[in-house]
Parts: sequence; structure tokens; C-alpha cells
Amino acid sequence: MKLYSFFRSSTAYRMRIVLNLKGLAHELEAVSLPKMEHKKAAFTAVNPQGLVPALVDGPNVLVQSMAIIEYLDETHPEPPLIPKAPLDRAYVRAMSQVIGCEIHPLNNVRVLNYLRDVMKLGDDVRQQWYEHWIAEGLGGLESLLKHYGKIGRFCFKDQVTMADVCLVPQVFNAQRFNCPLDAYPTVMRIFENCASIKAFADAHPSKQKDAI
Ligand SMILES: N[C@@H](CCC(=O)N[C@@H](CS)C(=O)NCC(=O)O)C(=O)O
Repeated sequence: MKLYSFFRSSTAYRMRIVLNLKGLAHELEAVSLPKMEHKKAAFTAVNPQGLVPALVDGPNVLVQSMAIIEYLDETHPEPPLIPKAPLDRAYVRAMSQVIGCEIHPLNNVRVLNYLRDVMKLGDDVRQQWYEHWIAEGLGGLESLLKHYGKIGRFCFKDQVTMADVCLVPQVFNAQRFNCPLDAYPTVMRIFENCASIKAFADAHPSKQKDAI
């Protein structure tokens, strides 16, 4: 397999964690977002949407990190990243989607660039925007994790799932943008528990060859 990745991309970070957890051999092809390589023909030939990650598996190219996670979980079931029982599956998908649908898209590079280049908003306002959606999203996640009472060491009992795979890169991003995180002790405990697992540690942006 080949993963098109940028070290700081949180969606590519999700993919690196999953490939490591499942022990799947892969090569990494770096696509620099600051250099706009994701919009150049060499990459749009792979993913016409011009977003990382993209995963090449044999003759097939897969896009959208959460769809790829589900694909890898179906084709390489061990260790499972989505539980078996329908209610548990819905719970794990829901926790994942809080991050994947309600935080990440609002704070993505192209959104921040649009706020700067088209809306002409300064750094302070863009930081306020970033922190607001982190607070909304992680605050919601913290409440939901407590509400459902399914947490153990991880979002779902003591089993690493897609929800943890989404949580860790999102917290990394929030830390990178100096967002206050004290209000989310459950999220942060899960984040720390994941950090001690090699598959997560090896996927960390600072460990990547393209880190700048
Ligand atoms: N929903 C997509 C989002 C992919 C995405 O937005 N990737 C970001 C990096 S985390 C990207 O390529 N951004 C480039 C840009 O915004 O121009 C997924 O989960 O794969």
C-alpha cells in the first residue's frame, strides 16, 4: 500500500495510526500542503479532490480518511477498530463523527486560508475561530463520552477504536494552536492513554520524514 500523507495533516495522521495498528506494510509519499503539492497534477491525478490522505491499495485509490478506516477494518479485521454490536458501532461512529464532521472541517487549512485571504480576517480573529470550534467540538465530545458511560482506557472500554484514531490527531492540532484543554479531562486522559501505544507514537507528526 502507499499512503499519500502530509506530516501535520490530522486526517493523514489518522491513516498512519490505523496502518500501524493493523501492522500493514506501506510506503509514505509526502505531499506538502504549504507548497500546494496537493493541488498539482502529480497528486490530483491520484485524488482529483486535491486533499490528503489518499491510500493506494493495489490498483485502487481510496479517499476520505473515515471511509478508508472502515475499508481497512473490513479488509483487515484484526485488531477491530469498530465493535460488533450495532449500538456500539453507532456509538464509535458517532464519537468519530463529532471530530470528523464537526471539528476538522471547520478548522481545515483551506477554511483558515479563506478566512485570511478572502474574508481578510487577521490572525487574532482566525485564532478565535479555531478555538471556538475546538471548544464546541471537544466540549461536546467530553459530554457525550461521559453521558454514554462506555469509556474505559479509551473511548470504547479498553478497546482502541476509530474514535480514538480520530481523537488523538484532533487533540494534537488543538495543542499546536495553543487551545485551552483543561475543560476536557476525559478526552485528555484518553489522549494520554493512546500516546503510550507504539502505533500511535510512531504515527506522530514529529516522527515523519517530511516533518519540517
Ligand atoms: N474529510 C476528508 C478531509 C481531508 C482534508 O481536508 N485533508 C486536509 C489535510 S488534514 C487537506 O488536504 N487540506 C488541504 C487544504 O485544505 O487545502 C478526510 O477525512 O479525508
